[in-house]
Amino acid sequence: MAGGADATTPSMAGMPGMVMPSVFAGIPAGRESSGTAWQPDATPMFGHHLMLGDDWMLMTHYNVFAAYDEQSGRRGDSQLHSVNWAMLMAERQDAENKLTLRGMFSLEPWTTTKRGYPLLFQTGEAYRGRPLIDRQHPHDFFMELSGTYRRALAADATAFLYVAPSGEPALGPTAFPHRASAMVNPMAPISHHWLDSSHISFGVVTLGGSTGRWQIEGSAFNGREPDEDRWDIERPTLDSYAGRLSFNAGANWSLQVSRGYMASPEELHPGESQHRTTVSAQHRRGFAGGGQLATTFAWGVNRAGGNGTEAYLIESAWETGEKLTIFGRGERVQKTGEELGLNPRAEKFAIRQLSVGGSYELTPQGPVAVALGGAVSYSFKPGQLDAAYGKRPVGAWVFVRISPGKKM
Ligand SMILES: [Cu+2]
Repeated sequence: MAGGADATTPSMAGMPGMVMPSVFAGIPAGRESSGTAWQPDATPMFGHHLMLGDDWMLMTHYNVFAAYDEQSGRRGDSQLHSVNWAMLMAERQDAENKLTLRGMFSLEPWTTTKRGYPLLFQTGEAYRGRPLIDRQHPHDFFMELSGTYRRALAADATAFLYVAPSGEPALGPTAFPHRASAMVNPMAPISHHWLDSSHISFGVVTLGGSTGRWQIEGSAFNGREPDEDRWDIERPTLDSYAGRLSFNAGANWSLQVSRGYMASPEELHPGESQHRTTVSAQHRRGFAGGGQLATTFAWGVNRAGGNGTEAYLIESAWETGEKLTIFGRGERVQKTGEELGLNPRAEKFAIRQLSVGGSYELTPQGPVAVALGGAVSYSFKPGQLDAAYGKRPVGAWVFVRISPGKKM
């Protein structure tokens, strides 16, 4: 880690021998997560760092799964694939100004195919003019291209501007690929399109301000979900808006409430617009031996044309120490017959999905962490869906995960 006690070294609070987090006008570096979202201050961020000249700190971060995934029943499928992303970040700051440039990339259009990977009850986005059902769509190659300028107004107050041809508006909790409670889990939440699916929006401008533990922000953004050409940067429009209030209570809690309007989010239903409201709490608890327990609680509702559907999520990742990680997630999501490709189309089906898994790190001392893991998911749904999904829909995963090592 070049730069030593440089003000931009990452947060590794509570780890003996590690550099304490830098703070810019009341904002600890560990608080900043995907887009302009906040996470608990004490969240450690493991990555590789390098100083470029005296002013620029470069950081890379990545999360790569290679997995075999099998989902039961006639709507299920199996696939060998890779869920992945890598981030490059460049940052410079002085006492009053901080500039952050971020590029995040995913090869999923290639490694999970443009049809995405099998995941029972997952819905959202489209492929070849048909909705993706029981599959998680691939993330776009340009997951994020953004610049954030933050200016200190007082000792603990800032104003900021975030501009992104591809990025995340002020809506929802930290996006699941980037939050500590989900990063060790290869499965996407089936509540993704109720909470954080706007994390790849082609065109985002966010203005906001922070004071102490509070942040308020507003975005204008492109409400249309990415199309099936996953390699391009789509034409930005700012036809939608969102606002979010975040509050970091102590070092271990991050709370947010947000609301957004998305103009014509779905390419297959261009006449429909949507309102989304989300509330979430992210918690992190560190343990003496270096382990941590990260948990997210979230609730979201989508409303379109007077009709609403809701989602609840709770998920945890427990890194027990150097090697063993255990994770789990429980969700309850209302999906319509239309979303699931079933009749009656207007009916709301309550789907519950529970998943548990674990991984074991093979290289605990290395600069790159390689872990072997497995997971299972169980879905519970109304009996009416037996014909489509079978009585007990299950999914099973085995995977290898590659991420930055915790010892650097
Ligand atoms: Cu996503």
